[in-house]
Amino acid sequence: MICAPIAQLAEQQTLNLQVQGSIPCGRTIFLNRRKKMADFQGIAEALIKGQAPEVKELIQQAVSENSSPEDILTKGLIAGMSVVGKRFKNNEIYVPEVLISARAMHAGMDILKPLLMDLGVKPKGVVAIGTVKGDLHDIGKNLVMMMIEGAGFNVIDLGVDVPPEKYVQAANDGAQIIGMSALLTTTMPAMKKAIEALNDAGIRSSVKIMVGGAPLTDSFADEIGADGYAPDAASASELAAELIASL
Ligand code: B12
Repeated sequence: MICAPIAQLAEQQTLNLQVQGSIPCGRTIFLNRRKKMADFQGIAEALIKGQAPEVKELIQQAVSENSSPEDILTKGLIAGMSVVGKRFKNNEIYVPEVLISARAMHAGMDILKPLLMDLGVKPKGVVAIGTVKGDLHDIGKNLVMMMIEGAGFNVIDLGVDVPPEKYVQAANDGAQIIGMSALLTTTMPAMKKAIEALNDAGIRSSVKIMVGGAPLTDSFADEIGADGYAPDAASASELAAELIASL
């Protein structure tokens, strides 16, 4: 006599079983209990497509299945965001798509942040970014922020039209990397002034400085004494990882 098909039993116990068959009554069987796998790839794919509600739902599901928030962050959100960064760098997608993916990432982070904090998971580093004094362009800066956040850093937005003192304050408050953005040739010199202010405050050597913005070049970054320049958001997150490793 057949008591229950194995597939049905597996479903009742939320097990992932490859086997098929039936259990004869009165027989004890030992099922290979395997925990239901969280859909990290699904989270990454939903993020790449910019589907914020799906990202939230899949993360909530993964959390309820006891996946570690760190795994959800690295194997889901960060994995997805790194694909977005690469596609943006290769001109396969453009600013609007990146912004939509970033929104999905933020939706996911809203769920994960408190859990990560409870676990005491440390971010890769603290990065404070602002557009320099006199400059109001922030689209590029925001993209850089999102990509760096997506790479696992704690990112502080200093806003636009940022005076040198504010960068100094951010460094005093614990930022390990200071990021500066400038889109106008007329505001590029403000980066040098901010670096001088960090020097004058005696904290230049305790932070790394990265700069970016359409009119900038590597040689300009060298000239003003920055530690690095990146031409786009994906390279900026790679640069942040390099700089933090060199601190
Ligand atoms: C959008 C825009 C505006 C918007 C800004 C809105 C906003 N919230 O940002 C508004 C209308 C406000 C504006 C105003 C002005 N603008 Co404007 N603007 C632009 C425009 C069209 C796009 C800039 C942009 O967002 N690009 C898209 C982003 C994704 O690229 P991105 O900023 O370069 O950022 C990427 C990289 O550079 C890098 N990056 C950026 N920041 C950082 C930081 C770090 C740390 C790192 C590592 C990397 C990094 O990564 C980013 C992502 O990949 C450009 C023209 C252009 N096509 O670039 C003109 C442009 C920048 N503007 C220009 C000018 C002249 C002005 C005004 C002076 C116009 C005026 N007469 O009023 C004002 C200045 C206002 C001010 N004080 O800042 C000129 C600058 C010329 C020059 N060489 O100096 C440009 C080039 C237009 C032109 N061809 O003349 N502008």
